[in-house]
Amino acid sequence: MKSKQFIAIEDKYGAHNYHPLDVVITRAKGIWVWDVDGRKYLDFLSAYSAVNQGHCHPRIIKALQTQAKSLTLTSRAFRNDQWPMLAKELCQMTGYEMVLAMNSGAEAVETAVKTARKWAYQKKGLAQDTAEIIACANNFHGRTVTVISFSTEPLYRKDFGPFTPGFKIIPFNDAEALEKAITPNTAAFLVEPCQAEAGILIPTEGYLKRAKEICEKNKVLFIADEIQTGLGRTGKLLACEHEGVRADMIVIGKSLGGGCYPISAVLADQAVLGVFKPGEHGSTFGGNPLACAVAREALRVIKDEKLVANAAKQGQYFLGRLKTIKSRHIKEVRGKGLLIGIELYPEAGGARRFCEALKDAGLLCKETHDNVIRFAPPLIIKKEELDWAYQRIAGVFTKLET
Ligand code: IF1
Repeated sequence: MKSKQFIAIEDKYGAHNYHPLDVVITRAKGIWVWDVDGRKYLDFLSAYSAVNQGHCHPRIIKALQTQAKSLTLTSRAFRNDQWPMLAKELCQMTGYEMVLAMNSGAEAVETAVKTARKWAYQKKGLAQDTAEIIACANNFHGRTVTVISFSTEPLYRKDFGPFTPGFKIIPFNDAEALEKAITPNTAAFLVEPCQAEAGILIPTEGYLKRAKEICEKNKVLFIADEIQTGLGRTGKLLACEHEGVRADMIVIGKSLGGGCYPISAVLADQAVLGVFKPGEHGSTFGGNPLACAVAREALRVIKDEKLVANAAKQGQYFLGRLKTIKSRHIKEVRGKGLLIGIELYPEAGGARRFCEALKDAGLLCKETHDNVIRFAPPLIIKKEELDWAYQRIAGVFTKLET
């Protein structure tokens, strides 16, 4: 079957909750993907940073296959021999004392919210049902009802109410606003170290550090959503490290599963994650041995292949190259590590048509909102491959200049 036929079937039977580019991928290896018509593309999105280690990484696939043959699921009614090892390795790698595993990013964010609330009642002494959590305007933390309750994007909220109360919104990158918004009932401040969905917004140097200090002073938990920025994407293992900040709680997901199995996690110290007692929270698949075996190998690949350092080095190089593109359509090129955005002027006719043209040139990336082209290649990418991508990008800007 050809692309057109798959697209017709998907459009007929699949719910229309996405507007994908019309490329039907059937196979992938490393940074490359192939469509059903035999065309080859460079993946410049990495499934929104979930494929940081590259597609079908041989070591991760091997770990998946080996584990799948011996044990996939026990539920947490019983113990298994993979979860303890992942828990230990994750804690050692990130420097936190405890970890709680879930499946999707949104579930892990929900877990962080539940943890912060429980902590506020048990450790901060708040009266039941009074805890407040502060989040930032234009955040993206997932799609569940509670998580969209503190989204500010009408598209993600319309017709989905009623919403979960207990959230307050402040502008991103504004420490004063955080200080003003904190009340005696504030349990936590939840923030993405770089706002990806909002358009790859990198906060001013010092913002995260200042925000952390304000939280500490007021006994408020600082929660970093590192689901997209974490595990090397921005050139540090955790993006908070750019400012020397150690969050009280971090949320990770996406590439923790090496691009082949969903797993997410919340990490914190005993004083915070220790609030849970048996039965208070969980998930059938959370911490399952298949996910854990995959995640263990996914983490080892990040370490062994020095992907964090590569993201920092190649990101800096590529950002510099992108900044040399002369186009009347480009308002700003910005990024950290290999999380990069090109913001276009509204007159450019939208980022979507640039992504369509890039696809035709063999480069897959995705717009975010109307005017930002988002680049997030796998962290295994090399200089020559970035040069190849640069040629395509520069070519598209020349082509669409008029
Ligand atoms: C979609 C965006 C990216 C995330 C952060 C939590 C989650 C995500 C910082 C939830 C997920 C994804 C989900 C995907 C599109 C995508 C996305 F454009 F919507 F914003 F990556 F930039 N925190 N991001 O980025 O994790 O539950 O999906 O595992 O929802 O269409 P999830």
